Amino acid sequence: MAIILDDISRTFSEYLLIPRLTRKGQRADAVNLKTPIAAYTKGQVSRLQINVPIVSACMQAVSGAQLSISLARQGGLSFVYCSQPIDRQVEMVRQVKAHKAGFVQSDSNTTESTTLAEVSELMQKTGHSTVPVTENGTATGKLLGIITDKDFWEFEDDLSRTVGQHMTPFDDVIHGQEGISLTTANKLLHKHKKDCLPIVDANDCLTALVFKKDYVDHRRHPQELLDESKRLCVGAAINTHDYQERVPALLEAGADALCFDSSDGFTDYQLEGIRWIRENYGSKPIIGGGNVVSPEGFDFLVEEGGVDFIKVGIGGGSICITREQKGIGRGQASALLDVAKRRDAYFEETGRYIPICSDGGMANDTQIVIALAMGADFVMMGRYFAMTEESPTPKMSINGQMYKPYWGEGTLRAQNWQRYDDGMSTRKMVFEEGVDAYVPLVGPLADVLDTTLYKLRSTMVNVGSDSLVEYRERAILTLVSAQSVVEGGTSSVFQFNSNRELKDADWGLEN
Ligand code: MZP
Repeated sequence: MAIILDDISRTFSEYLLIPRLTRKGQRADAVNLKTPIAAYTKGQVSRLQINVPIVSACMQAVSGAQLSISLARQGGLSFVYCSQPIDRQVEMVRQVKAHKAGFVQSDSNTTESTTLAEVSELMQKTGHSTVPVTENGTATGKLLGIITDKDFWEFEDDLSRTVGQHMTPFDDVIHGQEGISLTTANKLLHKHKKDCLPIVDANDCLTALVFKKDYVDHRRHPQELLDESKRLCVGAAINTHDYQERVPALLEAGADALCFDSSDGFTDYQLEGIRWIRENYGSKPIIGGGNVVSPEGFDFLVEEGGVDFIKVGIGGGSICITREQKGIGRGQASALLDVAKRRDAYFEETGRYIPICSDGGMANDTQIVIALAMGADFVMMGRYFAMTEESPTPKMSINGQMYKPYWGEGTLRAQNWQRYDDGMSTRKMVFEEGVDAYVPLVGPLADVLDTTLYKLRSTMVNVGSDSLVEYRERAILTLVSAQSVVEGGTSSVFQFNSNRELKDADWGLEN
């Protein structure tokens, strides 16, 4: 006979946090939200920590290049979806890695003999106003000079003249020598009041460019998640079918973390995939496994496979109908609590800490706060990001409201059969496990995330914690009755319709 678990499958909205002592001096803006992505041994630091505990889902309607850039700039990490050809996914990863770096390879280059008309067209096409002039016109050729949009006037100068006649020649170009630090490069930019600093090697060949705007950008985004070369970090999803081709290409493109994208990761297929990566690339690549909803699934992927992090959640996603279609899954709170308990015990037993990610089903900011209190090191969300300006889908007006399409990876539209395949390589979907829907447009990612994180920090202070580890350790949760959920809303007050038009009087402007 089947085993019946004692507990009821519970969700986040059934719990509330009990406040603990807030110590003098604890402030929401001083809370540290850094959290590990990669497994680590007691006393060591994880080889990848994200600055805010939020990652975006491996989904077509969510993690494209633009969203990945925006999220990394806020300190989080995206997992670019794998339900697309390898070269397209690689291109997205490359775009994120190239987005902003201390030292960037020059994308737009020209030669001395190029005409002003041609270089003007290049500037318009690329949006780059500074173009290095090299002997062979490549990004690594001998640097002969620099031409900018200030060196000629499109409507005044004779555009048949050559770049060589208008450029600043190499001898007059303020440049840096290969090997200088980014700080020194920025100091040179500052000292000479320049916007761009070319870096050359011992043979005067161009190796990189350093931009003032990147420095300014970095100062404005102190939480940015950067790799050792100051490039934005990005994750990439993989599947159990083509990892032998996909993984090498993604690692080559600079993906900082990989994550198996599977609705049920407690399989031999995923284990084989993890082992293949470890055998071929050793312990360096950061690999996420899952999804699982039980300690048994955790042990399987961690002990047998050696994954870095575990994703928890089956059937809770906002667009997911797996529980209805197949009768598998588990309430997200129960699954998370159970796996977190096993993670902690495993840490006690082995000294190895395996971060866990609560994936899907967070319907509001409160549930993110509860998931992190319950033991998640970070959360993965789809709907939340699909609603932002930066998600890869077009916005559209429906009945006067702006929406964006959002669809599950288990829909016919996504055609992500690898995520749901039973290992038999059927290469077709027999039934859907997700829905095709719309979500309201909420605005730029940075604005939305800022509010969410402020709420999280504020709750952490209520619980008397300065870090996520302390938060988990101090958190005391209580189950709520249906009646106390009602009590949690407003009661016996009259509220105006929040959609009404604001009048001058509302702002105190009348009279
Ligand atoms: P949510 O944040 O929209 O609630 O959930 C996003 C998560 O749902 C994803 O990270 C993934 O684990 C899961 N997902 C994606 N597609 C489907 C589906 O089509 C799905 N069923 O369940």
